Amino acid sequence: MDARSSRQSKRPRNLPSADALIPSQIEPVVEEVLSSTPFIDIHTHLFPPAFGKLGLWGIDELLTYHYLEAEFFRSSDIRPERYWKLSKREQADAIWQVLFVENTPISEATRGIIAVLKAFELPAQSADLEEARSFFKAQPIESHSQRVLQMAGVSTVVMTNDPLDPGEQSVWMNGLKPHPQFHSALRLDRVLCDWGGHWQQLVKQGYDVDAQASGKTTREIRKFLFDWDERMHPVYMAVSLPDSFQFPEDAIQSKLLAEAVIPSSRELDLPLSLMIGVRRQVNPRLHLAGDAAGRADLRALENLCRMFPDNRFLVSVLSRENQHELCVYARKFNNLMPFGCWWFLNNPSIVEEITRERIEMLGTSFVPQHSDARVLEQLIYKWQNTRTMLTRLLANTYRLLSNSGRGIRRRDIERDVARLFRSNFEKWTRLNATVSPLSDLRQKGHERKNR
Ligand code: RAT
Ligand code: ZN
Repeated sequence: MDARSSRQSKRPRNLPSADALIPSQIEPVVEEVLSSTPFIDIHTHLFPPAFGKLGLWGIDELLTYHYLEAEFFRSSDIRPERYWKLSKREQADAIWQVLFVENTPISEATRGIIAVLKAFELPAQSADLEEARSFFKAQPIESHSQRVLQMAGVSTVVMTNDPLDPGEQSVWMNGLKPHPQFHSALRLDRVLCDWGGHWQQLVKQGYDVDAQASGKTTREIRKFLFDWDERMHPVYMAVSLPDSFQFPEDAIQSKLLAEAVIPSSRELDLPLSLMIGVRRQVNPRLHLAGDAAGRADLRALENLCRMFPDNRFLVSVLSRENQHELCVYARKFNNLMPFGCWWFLNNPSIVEEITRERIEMLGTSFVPQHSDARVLEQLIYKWQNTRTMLTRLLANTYRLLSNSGRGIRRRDIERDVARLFRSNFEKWTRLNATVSPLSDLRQKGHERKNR
């Protein structure tokens, strides 16, 4: 066969397959698949109803979200000290008045409130919050939380559970029935970032530890982690770390990581989530709204991934400047899973930039987003925004691929979306064994859409 006829005989194989989408179908199909695939929200601060008052929901909690408080202090003359003395209801009224009545709610966090009000068909322009308040007051929390998850297109959320948090401790110690949709994450900030302030709490829980983390301390912390693993059944261990984080270094944090947390997470087969780059309390007057972001030295992460190849690290970095390096490291270490556009990055312009870069450098081997929701109904607008952004971004990616010569089929899109928003995480965690098959969940997603 000469070169020409061999080229000719290959040509049909290069034609798009019969079920390939035509260019104008790509975006609507991407939108449909994103909307009918139930996502796993891998990091939130939400709680199921059994946690009582720890679970935040409703209009007053939505308005006093710390993202909005930070914006409020920019547009109001109220001093923080006076604001903190107000009741929750008065704080919410003040924020509504300043950010929604006297100003147009165009920021990401304020727009989110409008989207939630619209989702429940509540007025978005009224002078006060009475109608919204009476709506939320009338909702029984069990069915309301089911409904919100359904509206947000989320099948599963991961909580943030600190075993040294006094409010949470009693709930866990009293024996808690696991919730099928709320999974726990064992958060270790108090242990790893402020050992000096918290080691005595471990002593109170019966562990033989000391202030210098000497003697039996690391062995006892491993015991503490195993005990809490049994109590919580977490899907991962987690810590948020400052921009100054270094590893290894001659410090208690490094010792606890290397000798207690990392070996335990390996033995328990749990990933360790590292959220790097927070600068806590640069303005303490603003309380939770007083934290900032800083660029970190990701060589610490490089060292962790290389020194502990049998550990899995879920990683989010808070500084925009660190995003590119994070992708590069993920290409070097397959025990590193980048996830989410965290906190100050969760704005459409930055999410788009970061997610496009991740797709270009990592294909579908990352987790694009988590909500970080603190108030239940935030799930609605945060996931709505993610789906809107991803529709554009993925459709464009598939158009590029299609122009390069590979037809795109609906089942390719379904596989990719499932990998990004479910199976990358499921495969790394115990969720693998506990969730229903995707086909069942997708069917429920279709039902949600068509309702
Ligand atoms: O996004 C937030 O609400 C932050 O306050 C933090 O909670 C951060 O996400 C964290 O988990 O430390
Ligand atoms: Zn968080």
